Amino acid sequence: MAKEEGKQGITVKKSQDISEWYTQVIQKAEMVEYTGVSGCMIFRPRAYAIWEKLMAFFDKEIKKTGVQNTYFPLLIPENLLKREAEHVEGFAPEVAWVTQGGNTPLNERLAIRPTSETVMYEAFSKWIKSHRDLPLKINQWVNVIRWEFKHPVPFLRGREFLWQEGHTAFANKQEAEKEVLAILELYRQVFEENLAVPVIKGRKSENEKFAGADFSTSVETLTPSGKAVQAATSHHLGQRFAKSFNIAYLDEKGEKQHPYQNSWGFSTRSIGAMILYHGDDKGLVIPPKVAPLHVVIVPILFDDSKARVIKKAKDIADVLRSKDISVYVDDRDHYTAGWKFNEWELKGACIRVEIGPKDIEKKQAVAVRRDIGAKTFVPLDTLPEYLAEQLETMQKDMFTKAKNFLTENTVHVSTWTDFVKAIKEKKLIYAPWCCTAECAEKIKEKTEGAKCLTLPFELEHPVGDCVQCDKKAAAIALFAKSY
Ligand code: 87F
Repeated sequence: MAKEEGKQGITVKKSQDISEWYTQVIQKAEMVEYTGVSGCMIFRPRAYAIWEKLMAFFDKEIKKTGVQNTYFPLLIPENLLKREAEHVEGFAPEVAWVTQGGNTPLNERLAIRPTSETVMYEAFSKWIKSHRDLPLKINQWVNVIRWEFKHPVPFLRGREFLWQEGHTAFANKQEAEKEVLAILELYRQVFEENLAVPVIKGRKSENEKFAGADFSTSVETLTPSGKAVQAATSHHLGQRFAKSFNIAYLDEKGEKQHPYQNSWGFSTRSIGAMILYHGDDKGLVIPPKVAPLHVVIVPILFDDSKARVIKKAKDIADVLRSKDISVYVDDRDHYTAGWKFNEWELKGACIRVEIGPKDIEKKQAVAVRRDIGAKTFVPLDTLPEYLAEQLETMQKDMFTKAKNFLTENTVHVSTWTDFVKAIKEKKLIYAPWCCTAECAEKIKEKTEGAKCLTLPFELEHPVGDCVQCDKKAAAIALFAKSY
């Protein structure tokens, strides 16, 4: 009969120990499996399905703007990786290398791609010859490796992850800058409209920007663990890479010019932020737009009516599928209905539909939304419309709840005392800041790790002095500890 109930569920409350809760939820809900290599994990089908939904959304949007997908090699020769020295300098400790083929040492070490600027821009220098070759808009959906030394956290901080990296080149600087923000807006949509995770858009401070960029923009969020995550970044690279990789073209007048470039990316880290935001003591809660399963139908089985009830459940499922609602009829008879309820709550099916012989007599079913848990009796003839509508409402409600969490955990401070207090309380902090590297270092030291996440666009105009030192504030900055 049913498996032991105790082993099935999560044994710790999210509010008690969120990191233990997270570790249990991702394994018990079959999102990930660990491997022998620390920081490299298996994305099981339930997790990969979410990534597929995000890919489908973003891929469609970027293709509307003329971006094409490509594939560049995984291995990058050392001399190429180091061509634009400044951009790899800070990252060098995180590069993983291939040094042997079989037993033969290689003449030149090969980096396993940590990002693909170098290998792509070498090719761009062959492809961009005339102003007619611009704009060039390339993207790839690939894995990358960064040899992190901090403790890995599945999805949020790993050595291997999946991402998209977009790389574009324009004749016109304004056009390039416009794209940086257009892509940032798509990232907001990935997070807010698909994952129901609220984000804050901004521009990175000088010492937090990508070293290869003229300026970097990002979307950031604070997760319920009290740690912030950089959700995605979009950079304007100016002409720096074009100059070091000899990317040049002849303009209409026949004069040699360097294009303006951008690069932008978001990764499977997004899944981690979504899990942390929405999950509860029973397990995963997944917003319908990215959920691997919208509706699970659990037929209530008795020997004498079993066949009839399963048949009815399958008929309902067919109608739902025709309306683009993903559905699974859980007619496994070696589990009790109660066990199945727990399992689907753990795995985050959006809505559970229960139907038994008595319900069929009354021409109704029971529907239970995963995020609010309330039971509703629904007439069978309006069930498909009801479920479709509930999935939409659920998506909106989940975002509203997440946004309220973010608002409630955001503070505006102007004194150092309030800043320290807010960091202890794991808040997201807006504070006037001088934006200097020395001050960033001081803040990190004094708070054991807090940093400026971004300079939010909505609040670019500071007043008064820096929250930490006695210099004039240059911006209102967003601070928190982060992953
Ligand atoms: C690690 C090792 C070597 C980040 C690294 O943000 C190089 C790098 O260049 C590196 N870690 N970066 C910055 C990546 C910049 C940029 N690349 C394209 C993005 C978005 C996608």
